Amino acid sequence: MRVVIGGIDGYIGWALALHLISRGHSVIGVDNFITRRRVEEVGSWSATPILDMYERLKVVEELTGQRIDFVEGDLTDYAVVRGVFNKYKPDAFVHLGEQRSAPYSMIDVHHAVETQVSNITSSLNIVYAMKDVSPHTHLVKMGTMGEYGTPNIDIPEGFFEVEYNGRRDYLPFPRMAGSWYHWSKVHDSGNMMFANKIWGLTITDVMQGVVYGTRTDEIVDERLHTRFDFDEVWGTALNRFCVETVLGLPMTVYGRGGQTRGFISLTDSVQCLRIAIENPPDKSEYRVLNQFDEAYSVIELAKKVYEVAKRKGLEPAIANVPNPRVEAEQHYYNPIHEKLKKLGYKRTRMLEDELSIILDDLVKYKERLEAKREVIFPRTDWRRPRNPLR
Ligand code: USQ
Repeated sequence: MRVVIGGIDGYIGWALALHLISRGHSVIGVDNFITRRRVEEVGSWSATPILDMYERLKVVEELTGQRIDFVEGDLTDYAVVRGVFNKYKPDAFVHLGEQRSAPYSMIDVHHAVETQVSNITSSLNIVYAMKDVSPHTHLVKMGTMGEYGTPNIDIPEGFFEVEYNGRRDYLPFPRMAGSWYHWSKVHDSGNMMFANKIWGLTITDVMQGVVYGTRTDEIVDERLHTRFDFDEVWGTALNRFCVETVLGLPMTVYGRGGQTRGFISLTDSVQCLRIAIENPPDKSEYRVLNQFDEAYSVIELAKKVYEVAKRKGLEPAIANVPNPRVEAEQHYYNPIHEKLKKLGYKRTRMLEDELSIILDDLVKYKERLEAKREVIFPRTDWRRPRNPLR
Protein backbone atom coordinates (compact mmCIF):
# COMPACT_ATOMS: atom_id res chain seq x y z
CA MET A 1 0.00 0.00 0.00
CA ARG A 2 1.08 3.60 -0.45
CA VAL A 3 1.21 5.31 2.93
CA VAL A 4 1.97 8.92 3.81
CA ILE A 5 3.26 9.54 7.33
CA GLY A 6 2.65 13.08 8.57
CA GLY A 7 5.27 13.62 11.29
CA ILE A 8 7.80 11.06 9.99
CA ASP A 9 10.63 12.72 11.96
CA GLY A 10 8.96 12.00 15.32
CA TYR A 11 9.39 9.18 17.81
CA ILE A 12 6.66 6.95 16.35
CA GLY A 13 6.73 8.33 12.80
CA TRP A 14 10.29 7.25 12.12
CA ALA A 15 9.85 3.79 13.66
CA LEU A 16 6.60 3.32 11.70
CA ALA A 17 8.28 4.28 8.41
CA LEU A 18 10.99 1.65 8.94
CA HIS A 19 8.41 -0.96 9.91
CA LEU A 20 6.14 -0.29 6.92
CA ILE A 21 8.94 -0.49 4.33
CA SER A 22 10.11 -3.76 5.93
CA ARG A 23 6.61 -5.11 5.16
CA GLY A 24 6.67 -4.05 1.53
CA HIS A 25 4.63 -0.86 1.79
CA SER A 26 5.75 2.27 0.00
CA VAL A 27 6.21 5.24 2.34
CA ILE A 28 6.22 8.98 1.86
CA GLY A 29 7.06 11.18 4.85
CA VAL A 30 6.13 14.78 5.62
CA ASP A 31 7.70 16.86 8.39
CA ASN A 32 8.93 20.37 9.14
CA PHE A 33 11.21 19.27 12.04
CA ILE A 34 9.29 21.33 14.56
CA THR A 35 9.66 18.75 17.35
CA ARG A 36 13.45 19.13 17.10
CA ARG A 37 13.08 22.91 17.45
CA ARG A 38 10.56 22.71 20.28
CA VAL A 39 12.80 20.34 22.24
CA GLU A 40 15.74 22.71 21.70
CA GLU A 41 13.51 25.54 22.93
CA VAL A 42 13.33 23.92 26.37
CA GLY A 43 17.10 23.34 26.36
CA SER A 44 17.00 19.63 25.68
CA TRP A 45 17.74 16.96 23.07
CA SER A 46 17.04 13.32 22.33
CA ALA A 47 18.93 10.86 24.56
CA THR A 48 19.64 8.77 21.49
CA PRO A 49 21.56 10.78 18.90
CA ILE A 50 19.43 11.09 15.78
CA LEU A 51 20.63 11.92 12.31
CA ASP A 52 19.34 14.71 10.16
CA MET A 53 16.41 13.46 7.98
CA TYR A 54 18.32 13.51 4.71
CA GLU A 55 21.15 11.49 6.31
CA ARG A 56 18.64 9.07 7.78
CA LEU A 57 17.06 8.48 4.42
CA LYS A 58 20.46 7.75 2.85
CA VAL A 59 21.18 5.20 5.60
CA VAL A 60 17.83 3.52 4.98
CA GLU A 61 18.63 3.23 1.29
CA GLU A 62 22.11 1.91 2.02
CA LEU A 63 20.89 -0.72 4.52
CA THR A 64 17.60 -1.81 2.97
CA GLY A 65 17.84 -0.77 -0.67
CA GLN A 66 14.51 1.01 -0.23
CA ARG A 67 13.63 4.64 -0.79
CA ILE A 68 11.35 6.73 1.37
CA ASP A 69 10.10 9.86 -0.39
CA PHE A 70 10.25 12.94 1.80
CA VAL A 71 8.41 16.26 1.66
CA GLU A 72 9.71 19.01 3.95
CA GLY A 73 6.61 20.94 4.83
CA ASP A 74 4.21 22.16 7.48
CA LEU A 75 0.89 20.35 7.93
CA THR A 76 -0.71 23.58 9.16
CA ASP A 77 -0.20 24.96 5.62
CA TYR A 78 -3.15 23.84 3.47
CA ALA A 79 -1.18 24.19 0.23
CA VAL A 80 1.41 21.70 1.52
CA VAL A 81 -1.20 19.18 2.63
CA ARG A 82 -3.26 19.43 -0.53
CA GLY A 83 -0.08 19.15 -2.61
CA VAL A 84 0.85 15.90 -0.86
CA PHE A 85 -2.59 14.34 -1.38
CA ASN A 86 -2.67 15.54 -4.96
CA LYS A 87 0.73 14.11 -5.80
CA TYR A 88 0.57 10.79 -3.96
CA LYS A 89 -3.18 9.94 -3.63
CA PRO A 90 -2.22 7.54 -0.82
CA ASP A 91 -4.17 4.49 0.33
CA ALA A 92 -3.57 5.67 3.89
CA PHE A 93 -2.42 8.85 5.58
CA VAL A 94 -1.14 8.40 9.15
CA HIS A 95 -1.37 11.69 11.02
CA LEU A 96 1.35 11.75 13.68
CA GLY A 97 2.27 15.36 13.03
CA GLU A 98 0.85 17.07 16.10
CA GLN A 99 2.39 18.69 19.19
CA ARG A 100 2.34 15.76 21.61
CA SER A 101 3.52 17.05 24.98
CA ALA A 102 1.04 17.81 27.76
CA PRO A 103 3.55 19.94 29.76
CA TYR A 104 4.52 21.95 26.63
CA SER A 105 0.88 22.94 26.22
CA MET A 106 0.72 24.04 29.88
CA ILE A 107 3.78 26.36 29.91
CA ASP A 108 1.84 29.57 29.27
CA VAL A 109 -0.91 31.05 27.12
CA HIS A 110 1.25 31.06 23.98
CA HIS A 111 2.08 27.37 24.26
CA ALA A 112 -1.56 26.50 24.94
CA VAL A 113 -2.70 28.44 21.87
CA GLU A 114 0.14 27.12 19.69
CA THR A 115 -0.74 23.54 20.64
CA GLN A 116 -4.44 23.82 19.99
CA VAL A 117 -4.19 25.94 16.84
CA SER A 118 -1.50 23.82 15.19
CA ASN A 119 -3.02 20.46 16.15
CA ILE A 120 -6.57 21.29 15.15
CA THR A 121 -5.46 23.11 11.98
CA SER A 122 -3.35 20.21 10.69
CA SER A 123 -6.19 17.74 11.13
CA LEU A 124 -8.70 20.04 9.45
CA ASN A 125 -6.29 20.59 6.55
CA ILE A 126 -5.99 16.83 6.12
CA VAL A 127 -9.73 16.12 6.01
CA TYR A 128 -10.34 19.04 3.63
CA ALA A 129 -7.56 17.85 1.31
CA MET A 130 -8.93 14.29 1.43
CA LYS A 131 -12.37 15.51 0.50
CA ASP A 132 -11.02 17.73 -2.29
CA VAL A 133 -8.49 15.47 -3.98
CA SER A 134 -8.30 12.01 -2.41
CA PRO A 135 -11.60 10.84 -0.89
CA HIS A 136 -10.60 7.16 -1.09
CA THR A 137 -7.69 7.66 1.39
CA HIS A 138 -8.05 6.06 4.82
CA LEU A 139 -6.97 8.50 7.51
CA VAL A 140 -5.30 6.95 10.57
CA LYS A 141 -5.33 9.79 13.05
CA MET A 142 -3.28 9.64 16.26
CA GLY A 143 -5.39 10.55 19.27
CA THR A 144 -4.70 9.59 22.88
CA MET A 145 -6.16 7.46 25.66
CA GLY A 146 -5.89 10.67 27.69
CA GLU A 147 -8.93 12.02 25.83
CA TYR A 148 -11.16 9.89 28.05
CA GLY A 149 -9.62 11.03 31.34
CA THR A 150 -10.21 8.80 34.34
CA PRO A 151 -13.97 8.22 34.74
CA ASN A 152 -15.22 5.93 37.48
CA ILE A 153 -16.64 3.44 34.95
CA ASP A 154 -15.17 1.21 32.21
CA ILE A 155 -14.00 3.08 29.09
CA PRO A 156 -15.33 1.64 25.80
CA GLU A 157 -13.68 1.98 22.39
CA GLY A 158 -15.05 5.35 21.44
CA PHE A 159 -18.80 4.80 21.67
CA PHE A 160 -21.22 3.27 24.17
CA GLU A 161 -24.90 2.42 24.65
CA VAL A 162 -26.54 4.77 27.07
CA GLU A 163 -30.01 4.90 28.57
CA TYR A 164 -31.30 8.23 29.87
CA ASN A 165 -34.85 9.07 30.96
CA GLY A 166 -36.11 5.84 29.43
CA ARG A 167 -34.56 6.33 25.95
CA ARG A 168 -31.46 4.62 24.54
CA ASP A 169 -28.77 5.77 22.11
CA TYR A 170 -25.27 4.82 20.94
CA LEU A 171 -23.13 7.88 21.66
CA PRO A 172 -19.50 9.03 21.83
CA PHE A 173 -18.10 8.27 25.28
CA PRO A 174 -17.58 11.51 27.26
CA ARG A 175 -14.09 12.98 27.02
CA MET A 176 -12.49 14.53 30.10
CA ALA A 177 -8.90 15.38 29.23
CA GLY A 178 -6.19 16.62 31.58
CA SER A 179 -4.15 19.20 29.63
CA TRP A 180 -4.60 21.66 26.77
CA TYR A 181 -2.70 19.13 24.66
CA HIS A 182 -5.08 16.30 25.54
CA TRP A 183 -8.06 18.61 24.91
CA SER A 184 -6.68 19.42 21.45
CA LYS A 185 -7.01 15.71 20.67
CA VAL A 186 -10.58 15.71 21.99
CA HIS A 187 -11.44 18.60 19.68
CA ASP A 188 -9.75 16.72 16.83
CA SER A 189 -11.90 13.66 17.54
CA GLY A 190 -15.05 15.76 17.32
CA ASN A 191 -13.82 17.23 14.04
CA MET A 192 -12.91 13.80 12.61
CA MET A 193 -16.35 12.43 13.52
CA PHE A 194 -17.98 15.40 11.81
CA ALA A 195 -15.82 15.14 8.66
CA ASN A 196 -16.85 11.50 8.45
CA LYS A 197 -20.51 12.40 8.89
CA ILE A 198 -20.70 15.16 6.27
CA TRP A 199 -18.33 13.80 3.62
CA GLY A 200 -18.24 10.05 4.31
CA LEU A 201 -14.45 10.01 4.82
CA THR A 202 -12.95 6.78 6.14
CA ILE A 203 -11.19 7.47 9.42
CA THR A 204 -9.54 5.47 12.20
CA ASP A 205 -9.06 7.50 15.37
CA VAL A 206 -6.41 5.81 17.51
CA MET A 207 -6.68 6.31 21.26
CA GLN A 208 -3.14 5.34 22.16
CA GLY A 209 -1.62 4.95 25.61
CA VAL A 210 1.95 5.87 26.58
CA VAL A 211 4.51 4.38 24.19
CA TYR A 212 7.92 3.19 25.43
CA GLY A 213 11.11 1.70 24.05
CA THR A 214 14.24 2.62 22.14
CA ARG A 215 14.18 -0.24 19.66
CA THR A 216 12.03 -2.02 17.12
CA ASP A 217 12.87 -5.01 14.92
CA GLU A 218 14.00 -2.52 12.28
CA ILE A 219 16.09 -0.21 14.50
CA VAL A 220 19.18 -2.40 14.34
CA ASP A 221 21.84 0.21 13.56
CA GLU A 222 22.63 3.27 15.68
CA ARG A 223 22.15 5.44 12.61
CA LEU A 224 18.50 4.33 12.50
CA HIS A 225 17.69 5.42 16.06
CA THR A 226 14.43 7.20 16.70
CA ARG A 227 14.32 10.05 19.21
CA PHE A 228 13.96 9.41 22.97
CA ASP A 229 13.00 12.42 25.10
CA PHE A 230 13.51 12.71 28.83
CA ASP A 231 13.35 16.36 29.93
CA GLU A 232 10.47 17.60 32.11
CA VAL A 233 8.51 18.84 29.10
CA TRP A 234 9.04 16.16 26.45
CA GLY A 235 9.87 13.01 28.42
CA THR A 236 7.15 10.64 29.57
CA ALA A 237 7.33 9.24 33.10
CA LEU A 238 8.82 5.94 31.96
CA ASN A 239 11.59 7.56 29.88
CA ARG A 240 12.35 9.96 32.68
CA PHE A 241 12.54 7.24 35.34
CA CYS A 242 15.07 5.33 33.22
CA VAL A 243 17.20 8.42 32.56
CA GLU A 244 17.04 9.53 36.20
CA THR A 245 18.20 6.07 37.26
CA VAL A 246 21.13 6.07 34.83
CA LEU A 247 22.16 9.49 36.17
CA GLY A 248 21.91 8.34 39.80
CA LEU A 249 18.95 10.68 40.43
CA PRO A 250 15.81 9.50 42.26
CA MET A 251 12.80 8.75 40.05
CA THR A 252 10.41 11.70 40.20
CA VAL A 253 7.05 10.11 41.04
CA TYR A 254 4.52 12.97 41.02
CA GLY A 255 2.47 12.92 44.21
CA ARG A 256 1.52 9.48 45.48
CA GLY A 257 1.91 7.88 42.05
CA GLY A 258 -1.52 6.24 41.93
CA GLN A 259 -2.18 7.77 38.46
CA THR A 260 -2.82 4.84 36.13
CA ARG A 261 -2.23 4.82 32.37
CA GLY A 262 -2.20 2.25 29.56
CA PHE A 263 1.21 1.40 28.05
CA ILE A 264 2.43 -0.15 24.80
CA SER A 265 5.93 -0.75 23.44
CA LEU A 266 7.13 1.10 20.35
CA THR A 267 7.43 -2.21 18.49
CA ASP A 268 3.83 -3.09 19.24
CA SER A 269 2.60 0.44 18.60
CA VAL A 270 3.93 0.39 15.04
CA GLN A 271 2.62 -3.14 14.63
CA CYS A 272 -0.87 -1.93 15.66
CA LEU A 273 -0.70 1.01 13.27
CA ARG A 274 0.30 -1.31 10.42
CA ILE A 275 -2.62 -3.59 11.26
CA ALA A 276 -4.99 -0.60 11.28
CA ILE A 277 -3.64 0.48 7.85
CA GLU A 278 -3.83 -3.01 6.33
CA ASN A 279 -7.34 -3.54 7.73
CA PRO A 280 -9.21 -0.30 7.08
CA PRO A 281 -12.72 0.09 8.42
CA ASP A 282 -15.66 -0.13 6.00
CA LYS A 283 -15.70 2.71 3.48
CA SER A 284 -17.12 5.86 5.07
CA GLU A 285 -16.80 4.49 8.61
CA TYR A 286 -15.41 6.40 11.62
CA ARG A 287 -13.65 3.80 13.77
CA VAL A 288 -12.10 4.27 17.21
CA LEU A 289 -9.36 1.91 18.44
CA ASN A 290 -8.02 1.88 22.01
CA GLN A 291 -4.35 1.06 21.56
CA PHE A 292 -2.41 -0.12 24.62
CA ASP A 293 -1.45 -3.43 26.24
CA GLU A 294 -1.47 -3.08 29.97
CA ALA A 295 -2.26 -0.47 32.59
CA TYR A 296 0.17 0.42 35.42
CA SER A 297 0.15 3.11 38.04
CA VAL A 298 3.09 5.50 38.08
CA ILE A 299 4.39 3.97 41.31
CA GLU A 300 4.14 0.45 39.87
CA LEU A 301 6.10 1.68 36.88
CA ALA A 302 8.79 3.18 39.13
CA LYS A 303 9.04 -0.13 40.99
CA LYS A 304 9.47 -2.04 37.70
CA VAL A 305 12.29 0.31 36.67
CA TYR A 306 13.77 -0.13 40.16
CA GLU A 307 13.82 -3.96 39.90
CA VAL A 308 15.28 -4.07 36.40
CA ALA A 309 17.91 -1.41 37.19
CA LYS A 310 18.92 -3.14 40.42
CA ARG A 311 19.55 -6.40 38.53
CA LYS A 312 21.90 -4.45 36.25
CA GLY A 313 23.96 -3.17 39.17
CA LEU A 314 22.59 0.38 38.98
CA GLU A 315 21.51 2.18 42.16
CA PRO A 316 17.88 3.19 41.61
CA ALA A 317 15.87 5.28 44.07
CA ILE A 318 12.28 6.48 44.13
CA ALA A 319 11.15 9.91 45.37
CA ASN A 320 7.66 11.34 45.74
CA VAL A 321 7.82 14.94 44.52
CA PRO A 322 4.97 17.48 44.66
CA ASN A 323 2.66 16.86 41.70
CA PRO A 324 2.90 19.78 39.23
CA ARG A 325 -0.22 18.52 37.41
CA VAL A 326 -3.89 18.70 38.33
CA GLU A 327 -5.03 15.07 38.10
CA ALA A 328 -6.59 12.27 40.13
CA GLU A 329 -3.86 10.44 42.03
CA GLN A 330 -6.11 7.53 42.91
CA HIS A 331 -8.79 6.36 40.50
CA TYR A 332 -10.54 3.49 38.73
CA TYR A 333 -9.11 2.65 35.29
CA ASN A 334 -10.46 -0.06 33.03
CA PRO A 335 -10.47 0.79 29.32
CA ILE A 336 -11.63 -1.89 26.88
CA HIS A 337 -9.11 -2.74 24.14
CA GLU A 338 -10.39 -5.59 22.01
CA LYS A 339 -10.74 -4.34 18.43
CA LEU A 340 -7.05 -4.53 17.50
CA LYS A 341 -6.86 -8.07 18.89
CA LYS A 342 -9.82 -9.00 16.70
CA LEU A 343 -7.87 -7.64 13.73
CA GLY A 344 -4.99 -10.00 14.56
CA TYR A 345 -2.83 -7.96 16.94
CA LYS A 346 -0.70 -10.01 19.35
CA ARG A 347 1.55 -8.38 21.90
CA THR A 348 5.23 -9.17 21.27
CA ARG A 349 7.07 -7.15 23.94
CA MET A 350 7.00 -7.28 27.73
CA LEU A 351 7.69 -4.21 29.84
CA GLU A 352 10.59 -5.68 31.84
CA ASP A 353 12.47 -6.79 28.70
CA GLU A 354 12.05 -3.40 27.07
CA LEU A 355 13.14 -1.59 30.25
CA SER A 356 16.31 -3.64 30.21
CA ILE A 357 17.04 -2.65 26.59
CA ILE A 358 16.22 1.02 27.28
CA LEU A 359 18.59 1.12 30.25
CA ASP A 360 21.39 -0.52 28.22
CA ASP A 361 20.90 2.00 25.43
CA LEU A 362 20.85 4.94 27.84
CA VAL A 363 24.02 3.89 29.63
CA LYS A 364 25.79 4.18 26.25
CA TYR A 365 24.66 7.80 25.96
CA LYS A 366 25.18 8.82 29.57
CA GLU A 367 27.25 11.85 28.54
CA ARG A 368 24.34 13.22 26.53
CA LEU A 369 22.10 12.83 29.56
CA GLU A 370 24.65 14.42 31.93
CA ALA A 371 24.78 17.45 29.65
CA LYS A 372 21.05 18.05 30.18
CA ARG A 373 20.71 17.38 33.91
CA GLU A 374 19.25 20.83 34.54
CA VAL A 375 16.13 20.22 32.41
CA ILE A 376 15.04 17.06 34.23
CA PHE A 377 13.39 18.31 37.42
CA PRO A 378 9.72 19.40 36.85
CA ARG A 379 9.15 23.15 36.44
CA THR A 380 5.97 23.31 34.35
CA ASP A 381 3.09 23.68 36.77
CA TRP A 382 -0.59 23.23 35.77
CA ARG A 383 -1.67 25.64 38.53
CA ARG A 384 0.94 28.31 37.83
CA PRO A 385 1.36 29.02 34.11
CA ARG A 386 4.25 31.35 33.33
CA ASN A 387 3.49 34.97 32.55
CA PRO A 388 4.79 35.45 29.00
CA LEU A 389 4.82 39.24 29.43
CA ARG A 390 7.35 39.16 32.26
N1 USQ B 1 4.57 11.63 35.88
C1 USQ B 1 5.33 11.39 37.01
N2 USQ B 1 6.65 11.73 36.99
C2 USQ B 1 7.25 12.27 35.89
C3 USQ B 1 6.47 12.50 34.73
C4 USQ B 1 5.14 12.17 34.77
O1 USQ B 1 4.83 10.89 38.02
O2 USQ B 1 8.46 12.56 35.97
C5 USQ B 1 3.14 11.22 35.87
C6 USQ B 1 2.16 12.32 35.43
O3 USQ B 1 1.78 13.13 36.52
C7 USQ B 1 1.02 11.48 34.86
C8 USQ B 1 1.68 10.22 34.36
O4 USQ B 1 3.00 10.20 34.91
O5 USQ B 1 0.14 11.13 35.88
C9 USQ B 1 1.79 10.16 32.85
O6 USQ B 1 2.52 11.28 32.39
P1 USQ B 1 3.47 11.14 31.12
O7 USQ B 1 4.25 12.43 31.02
O8 USQ B 1 4.21 9.86 31.16
O9 USQ B 1 2.43 11.01 29.92
P2 USQ B 1 1.29 12.00 29.42
O10 USQ B 1 1.50 13.40 29.84
O11 USQ B 1 -0.03 11.37 29.73
O12 USQ B 1 1.51 11.99 27.83
C10 USQ B 1 2.09 10.88 27.13
C11 USQ B 1 2.52 11.38 25.76
C12 USQ B 1 1.30 11.86 24.99
C13 USQ B 1 0.28 10.74 24.91
C14 USQ B 1 -0.07 10.22 26.28
C15 USQ B 1 -0.91 8.96 26.26
O13 USQ B 1 3.47 12.44 25.91
O14 USQ B 1 1.68 12.27 23.69
O15 USQ B 1 -0.89 11.20 24.29
O16 USQ B 1 1.15 9.86 26.99
S1 USQ B 1 -1.97 8.87 27.67
O17 USQ B 1 -1.13 8.98 28.87
O18 USQ B 1 -2.67 7.62 27.61
O19 USQ B 1 -2.84 10.02 27.61
